[in-house]
Amino acid sequence: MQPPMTDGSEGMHPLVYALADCIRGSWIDLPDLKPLRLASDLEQISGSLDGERLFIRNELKRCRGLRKMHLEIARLGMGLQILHCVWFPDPRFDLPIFGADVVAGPAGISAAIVDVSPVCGHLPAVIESDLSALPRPTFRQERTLPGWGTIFSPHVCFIRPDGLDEEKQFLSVVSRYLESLGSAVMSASPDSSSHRSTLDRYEGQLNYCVQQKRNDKTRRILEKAFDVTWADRYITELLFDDPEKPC
Ligand code: BLA
Repeated sequence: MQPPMTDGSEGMHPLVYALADCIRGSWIDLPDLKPLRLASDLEQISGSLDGERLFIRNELKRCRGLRKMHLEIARLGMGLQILHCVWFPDPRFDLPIFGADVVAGPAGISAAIVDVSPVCGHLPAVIESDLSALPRPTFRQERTLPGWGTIFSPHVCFIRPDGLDEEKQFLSVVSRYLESLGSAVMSASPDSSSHRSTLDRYEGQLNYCVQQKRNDKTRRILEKAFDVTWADRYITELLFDDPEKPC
């Protein structure tokens, strides 16, 4: 089916399109799935830079166990297309953070990263055993994590996909990570808000956000496309907002 012409999806890189589809297909069956309110000026953002059209589309959901699931697809000038996705857990649940980021430029995809990241030193046992059992594809161009990347698990996959076969393999890694997290969400039950583990997971999530905010590449692109104040608000209120403190 042809994608509609008005949502910015025309001309989207096929991996970005396929990943967005995979992510939407993964949250659909989660328990008590609900849309999460988003400031109306942040839902669809369009503008132009040096004659190029800028476009950001944000989708936000929540469910039992996850306080916020965010999928963003952006085109930000210089032919850049970005897929950004983070699923933030409700700290009362023993669940990790899912994150994925794909950056496509005119020469193809330069960065594709996916991880299920722990918030208290290690992944929940069931997820650890799922991910350890997965065959780990070898990619021809593995990329080195930046200094702030200590938040990621040993299962992080950070590559520059080399060809269509590797793009498909990356998509399959994302899909399996989401499958494992999805079944953990289905069976998780909450601790109380004042439980020591809840507080530890809250602190862990704060640290994840602090570290992600150190990614200058994200900030620089947003500052260039919009402005410094807007970029700062976007990063702190939407991309990596702090979880509410459990009481
Ligand atoms: C890298 N992120 C990048 C790059 C750009 C962006 C332009 C450089 C690409 C490259 O090195 O080839 C830009 N990413 C954005 C923008 C948004 C975005 C503008 O999400 C949002 C509007 N980043 C995340 C998440 C992860 C992540 C959730 O947002 C991981 C789960 C990782 N992005 C990430 C990493 C790099 C990156 C590790 C490489 C940073 C580096 O090499 O210094």
